[in-house]
Parts: sequence; C-alpha cells; structure tokens
Amino acid sequence: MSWNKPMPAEPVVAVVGATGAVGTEMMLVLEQRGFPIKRLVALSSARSAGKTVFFNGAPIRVEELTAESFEGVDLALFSAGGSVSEAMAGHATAAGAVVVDNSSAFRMDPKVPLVVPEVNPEDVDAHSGIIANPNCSTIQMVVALKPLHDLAPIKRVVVSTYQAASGAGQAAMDELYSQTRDFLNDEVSEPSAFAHRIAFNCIPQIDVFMEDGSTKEEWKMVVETKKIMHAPDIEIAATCVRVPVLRCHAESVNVEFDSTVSLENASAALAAAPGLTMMDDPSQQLYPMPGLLEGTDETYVGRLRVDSTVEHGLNLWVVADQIRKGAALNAVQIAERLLP
Ligand code: L14
Repeated sequence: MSWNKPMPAEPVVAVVGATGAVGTEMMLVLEQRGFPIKRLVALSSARSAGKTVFFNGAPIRVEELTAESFEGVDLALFSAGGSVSEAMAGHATAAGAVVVDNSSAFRMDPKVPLVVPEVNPEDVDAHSGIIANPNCSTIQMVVALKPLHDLAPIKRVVVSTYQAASGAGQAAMDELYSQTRDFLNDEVSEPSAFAHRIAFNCIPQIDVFMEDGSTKEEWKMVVETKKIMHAPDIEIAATCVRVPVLRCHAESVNVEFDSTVSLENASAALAAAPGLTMMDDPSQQLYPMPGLLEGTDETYVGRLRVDSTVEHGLNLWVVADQIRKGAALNAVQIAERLLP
C-alpha cells in the first residue's frame, strides 16, 4: 500500500511531544525555515497538557494527545518516545496525516523509509504514511560517509561516539548542569536521567544492552547506516559513549575503502557535500568541537587524515547538534520533501 492523499500546500501540522526538547526545537525549526503552516496543533501527555507554547510569536495551548487528536491534521511530527509512536502513529495515518517519527519504533520496518535528506531523499516518495527519522548518531555519520562512499565503496567503519546529554532529553541536560554544580560544591547528588554520574565522567552505555554485549544505540548505528545508504555490505563497529556535553554529538570515524581515496579527493568531496562544513586546519588548531557548535544546522568535519595502518584508510572527526540535525531539523527537512 502506498500513500495517495496529496499534501496541501499549507498543511495543518501536529507536533507530538510539543513540550519536550526535540518538540520545542521542531516548532522553532518550522518557524525559522518558514515552513508553510495553516495551523499548528501542539500535543503532549496529560502531564504537560494545558501548558502554553509559542509558535511564530503566538501562544498555543498544548492539548492532551488522544486517538482523536489527528482529525484534520495533514502532517504529524512525533517525538514523544517509541511507545507513544507505536500507540498513536496508526491513529494519525488513519486520520489522513503523514507521520514523521523521531523514535526508533518503525525505523527498521521495511515498509517505512528511513531518511537523511542529504543521503537518500528519494526514499521519502515510497512512504505509506510513516517516515522514520534516524538515530542522531547515525544521521551525522551518514552525512559524512555518503560523499566518501560515492568516491570509492566503503568496506568497513569503526566509530566511537562522544554523545551529549540532550539525547536523553531536557531532564538529562538539567541533570548535567545541576550535578556539575553539586560536584563543585562537594555534594553528592543521585543520578536519575543516567545510570551513573555524568558530571566529570563518561558512560560507555547508551540505551539498553543487547545479547551480544553491544548496546542498542550501537546496534542502531549499524543497521540504520546500512539501510539509509543502501549498502548492506558495509561493516560497522560502533562504541557509543555519553560525555558531559550539552547538545552536540562528536564521533571519531575510521573508514576503510575498497580502493584508494586520496586525502585531497576526500577533502574536496566532503567540502562540496550538502549539509556539511569542513572545519579542518591543523595550522590554526581548527576542528569542530561539540561545546562550541550548539544551535548550528550543519554537520562539521575536521581532523581528516590518512590511516596508514590499513590499505585504504581515512580517519575523521564529525560533530553536529543532536537536537537540530540529529532530530528536529532532519525531521523538518523530511517534511519539506512532502510539500507539493
Ligand atoms: O534512537 O539517549 O533516537 O542519547 C536517541 C538518543 C535513543 C537514545 C534514538 C540517547 C535515541 C538516545
């Protein structure tokens, strides 16, 4: 089954999870990019219903999300966690809304396109009501891998992530702040958003553990990258680590190609790639840093160099804002592809 209801030029847009870190950013990105909107519907759990959010300067009362919330809605941006998406996305599509879902609920469903507009924009066209927004760490990695893979097929990737608190939501960002303050005051505060103290620490666990000893976040980077890049043969080894940074993820990425890729060609291809900015000048100590790129829209690459320990290898360092390109911006870019 494919989707044959045309998207109006000025859709009615619902944001599910409108009071969360990503939902708030989604509304900001819609506003900043001048997305044509007839009416914005802000939806949340009962806990946050009744709050006021602002869109284009106008106050909007947040409504409680129910199965009936999608009447008259053309486009629904979901960012309220996997279980909410599982329970409610079907009600949205049944009401005629196209869903762009930021959770991991549908990403690996073969009927659901998983899209990074710089990499596989055409996959949007085959949707049957739901389009999935990839995991944040995957998004920024494939933005950088795609132009390289177009130069010579990538055989293997070894990635280690340095992930910001924001991936775990606003409460996790708040915990990083308050715990840091407590730590400096010699006070011990109990962790709640993370399994362990995040202030002055790194935690090598994001999401739950799988049977093979990897975490689900690591598994997502593997399977999602293959799906987005249409490259089932790329081998990927991932280690995902939470670091005490607010909202940009960084990644050390080691890439092994089938054949030679010169540093010059790689650098030129990355510099020309959409959504990507090279920030790479060792003589000026210039490279992207997660603490200094908050609020930006690009994926930044630096530290590009040859890995001479393998036949055709490169190393790079990739940084992007997790709430923007890693979530809200990518979702809105997908939504833009749906407009007539
Ligand atoms: O799969 O805790 O969208 O940083 C994004 C961030 C899951 C966990 C996803 C985190 C996630 C996550």
